[in-house]
Amino acid sequence: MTLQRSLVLIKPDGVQRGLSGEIIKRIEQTGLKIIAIKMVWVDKNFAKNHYFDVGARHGEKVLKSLVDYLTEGPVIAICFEGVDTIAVIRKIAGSTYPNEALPGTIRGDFAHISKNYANTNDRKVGNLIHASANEEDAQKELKLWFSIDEMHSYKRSDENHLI
Ligand code: IDP
Ligand code: MG
Repeated sequence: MTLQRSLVLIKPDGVQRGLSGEIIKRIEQTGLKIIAIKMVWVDKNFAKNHYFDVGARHGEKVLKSLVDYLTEGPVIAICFEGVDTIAVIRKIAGSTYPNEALPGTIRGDFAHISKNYANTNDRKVGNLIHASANEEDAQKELKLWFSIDEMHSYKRSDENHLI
């Protein structure tokens, strides 16, 4: 059985707004399993390593805003494991820009800022959660955030219904 892993970060706004439990609940209740979790306050260098391709995709101004955002306070880093984990979590997270994210998604239910407002008013796109975009990114990101001995293998009691 090939299971897939994804990195989730509850970004500083999610932690500071007390939404950590709500965000974890929405993902965990699908049956995806937490196999690693910790709170970390990263520095700018670490944030740049994590967002290694954002400068190329969105430009240096967005990268700076994002690095400032991620280092505003502690984040909660989680590794989830399950079937089609990356796509399932991206679906629950919703679109990048909260004004476009559908109701029922984390970003749609708990934020509303638009790309245009953020960029014309020098505000961050506070969208509460990072979720790995694809398998290659997930592997890179998990290596950056967790050591092997922080990842755990155990059975969920409802596993026979889920996978
Ligand atoms: P994702 O988080 O949905 O995967 P990415 O394109 O990987 O979206 O962008 C990473 C993060 O960069 C976003 O979650 C958001 O916080 C931030 N971001 C994206 N576009 C902009 C922008 O135009 N201005 C400021 N921040 C942005
Ligand atoms: Mg991304």
